[in-house]
Amino acid sequence: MRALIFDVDGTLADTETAHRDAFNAAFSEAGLDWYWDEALYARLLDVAGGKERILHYWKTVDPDEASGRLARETVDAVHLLKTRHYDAMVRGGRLSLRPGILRLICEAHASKVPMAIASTTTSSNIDALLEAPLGSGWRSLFAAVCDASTTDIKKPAPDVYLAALDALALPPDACLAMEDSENGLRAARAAGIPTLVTPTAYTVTHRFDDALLVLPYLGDPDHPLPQHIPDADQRWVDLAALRRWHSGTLFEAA
Ligand code: XBP
Ligand code: MG
Repeated sequence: MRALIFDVDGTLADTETAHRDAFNAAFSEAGLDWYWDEALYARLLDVAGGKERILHYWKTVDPDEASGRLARETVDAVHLLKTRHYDAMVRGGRLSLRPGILRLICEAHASKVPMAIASTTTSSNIDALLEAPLGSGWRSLFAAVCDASTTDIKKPAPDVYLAALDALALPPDACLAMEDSENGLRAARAAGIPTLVTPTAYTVTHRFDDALLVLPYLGDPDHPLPQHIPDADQRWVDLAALRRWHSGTLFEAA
């Protein structure tokens, strides 16, 4: 295992409630009578990318207007409002990273294991999330930050992961991806990357059939997993555990 590739939303932090609140605040500010409750948003998360998600929903409620001449610029304008609301909700450390993420990023950096980000979210959202916990120079921790500005083709397509592999100059089987959703897992697997999944409440019902492993979260010594991690007597995931699982020892006959 020579590099780690992190998804952002749901993986680095449980962000989708903030995203949902930001979408609803943008709809209200734009004078739209749309409201995405949790159940609807959980379904809409099948559409990666906020702009794509807005257009998809608009087509379900008003197909004619959604295919009109001004639809594209309307979606862009509403999404810009949403991004501003999300930034205000998240920047400054208002949203904590998931247990173990900061510890693993620091461990990988100290061990000179290259890292990349592969997300379908808007670039400024990643800065809003990471600037406080990782510092203003957070981008220097990553060999590449691949996001919605990197490719228009969103997950479950592999494009954003292929861009990360290209930047790392590594073959997929030399890397390990971390994801939270079925679309994300499908994208990483389509790129050939072994993938650890840590679902959130929005994605816990998804299918993760060809994940390397599914865990509730990575865990920390002061926020341990509810059970020991496979083939170890500790209750949090560290580089050594990831290396064992990546090398395939996890499923070797005991
Ligand atoms: C999750 C997404 C994003 C966010 C909303 O991205 O699909 O669209 O839900 O952010 P990830 P935007 O690949 O990190 O899980 O509105 O900026 O798209
Ligand atoms: Mg995600």
